[in-house]
Amino acid sequence: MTHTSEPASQANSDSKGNHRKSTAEKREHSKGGAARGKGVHRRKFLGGMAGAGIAAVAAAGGAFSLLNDAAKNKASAADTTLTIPDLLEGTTSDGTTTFTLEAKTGTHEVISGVTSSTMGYNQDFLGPTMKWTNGDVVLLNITNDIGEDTTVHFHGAHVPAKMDGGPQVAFADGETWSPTFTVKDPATTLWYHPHALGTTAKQAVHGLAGMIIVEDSTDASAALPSDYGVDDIPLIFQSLAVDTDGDIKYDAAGYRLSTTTFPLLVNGTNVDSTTLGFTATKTRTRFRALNASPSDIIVIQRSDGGTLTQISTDQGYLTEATEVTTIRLVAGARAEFTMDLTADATLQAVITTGWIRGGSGTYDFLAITASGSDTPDDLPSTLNTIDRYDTSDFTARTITLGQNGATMLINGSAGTTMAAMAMISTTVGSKEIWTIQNSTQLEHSFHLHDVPYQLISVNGEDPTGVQLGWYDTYEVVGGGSIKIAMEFTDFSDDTYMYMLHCHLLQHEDEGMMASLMVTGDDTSTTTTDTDDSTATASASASASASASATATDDSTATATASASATDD
Ligand SMILES: [Cu+2]
Repeated sequence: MTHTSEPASQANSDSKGNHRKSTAEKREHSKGGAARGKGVHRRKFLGGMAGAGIAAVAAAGGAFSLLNDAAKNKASAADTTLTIPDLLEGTTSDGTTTFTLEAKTGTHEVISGVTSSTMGYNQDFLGPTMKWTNGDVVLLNITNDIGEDTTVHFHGAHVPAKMDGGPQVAFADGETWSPTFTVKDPATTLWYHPHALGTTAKQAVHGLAGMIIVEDSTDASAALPSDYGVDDIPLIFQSLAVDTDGDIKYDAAGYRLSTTTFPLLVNGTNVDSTTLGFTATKTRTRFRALNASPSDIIVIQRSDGGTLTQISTDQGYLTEATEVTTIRLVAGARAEFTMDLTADATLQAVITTGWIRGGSGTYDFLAITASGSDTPDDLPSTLNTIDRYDTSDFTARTITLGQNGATMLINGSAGTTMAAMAMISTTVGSKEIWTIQNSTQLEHSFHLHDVPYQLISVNGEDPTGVQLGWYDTYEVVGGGSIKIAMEFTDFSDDTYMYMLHCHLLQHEDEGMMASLMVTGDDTSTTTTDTDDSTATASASASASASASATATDDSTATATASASATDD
């Protein structure tokens, strides 16, 4: 039994007594992977909190407090307000909206009272939320100040391969990368994070991750809550690994250390010992949940066993709002849901270890106070039209997820270098059905870049309910398989590749990644985009070709053939 019956109001005030668990006890649970059912472990660092009351006071801030110094302090408070990541304002000129990001290093309290060395975009830890609008042209100027190569991948975005932020477009410390493209995605929740070879887990767990909200002009979007930070609320979950000195771990040796514990953070705040508070000033509130953990699985549910109204999967609206009691997110996945809050409610996250060790247990992470007095209209009966693929004439492939010891494989190859990884070649316009076969007994999370996919079967069963939505990241259990179908639209390139990989970031870094080359048909072999943004992209890329030569290493030799990084 995973529900606790603690009501929201009590969760808020009862911060001192119950559920106190020592670090050692927690570690024991993690080892056994069985802390679920033991109730809520929320009181892990009471000692640290007592000493840190100091910091808590200053940080009382409102919903729009920054995710930097204030959040650092707030993490130490017994009960504190949910931090809303800053909204990054773009500047629009000549039809292009420009966003400026700097990947930088900093410090943050991942466990209460202990300072960790971290990374963030424009701040110490995590990054601001970007809003993109379908049909707009965006330009991102992203500067690398983390002291090593990085990339920025727009997870879930349908963009040209050379704008996708894959390993080929790694750029060096001190360089600025300036991708530009037309936003072709429908209203959905995407995110951005690093994707360089071998360093994705390390950089992401240190804090390089942020949310992207795509808006569109559909009736469904108009009918849904969209006031960021008021009734449209991001929830970025990170089940991390950290030792008692605050050193954030990402590899097997670090995860196995006896001093490593597995805290859960929501929007950058540790919720091991803290239930965050949120006051809903509107009756209907929309939540956008992102599992930004490297490997652990997160299930979101109400503490009272009631339902959530799921409206979106990874890649946009479901055909209709769907009542669910749980939302399961593997590493990298997103979902949106609404709640009509006529009474206080508490949200829980149930964490299951995804890798060799990891988090586990049930956390009361958000106590929602219902204070709205409005009466929202019924949700639209239809949110989206999803034409299910008839796959009878689709091209079939099998993608095998394998392992050789600690080396992870796709179709027998370890994708630790561009040269070594398996490459899937297709052409723009192709319609394909892939069987993702998990030949290991490990948990995997299958992510495809470029285009969304439909689930055709899951472990031999027909998809139902929310499985009928659009996905870019889906669970493949040990020994299991999924069949997915997709159509490669719009973009082709004969130099830059998309990626397909396990989104357990350690598996990705250990080789469970292949490339996807989408080339043109006979008449087109270069990147095709249908509007003026292509010209901008090509121009800025070639203008900086010489600058990019130092931004890549041997494993990304093809990237230097044309420009990916700029240092203007
Ligand atoms: Cu995996």
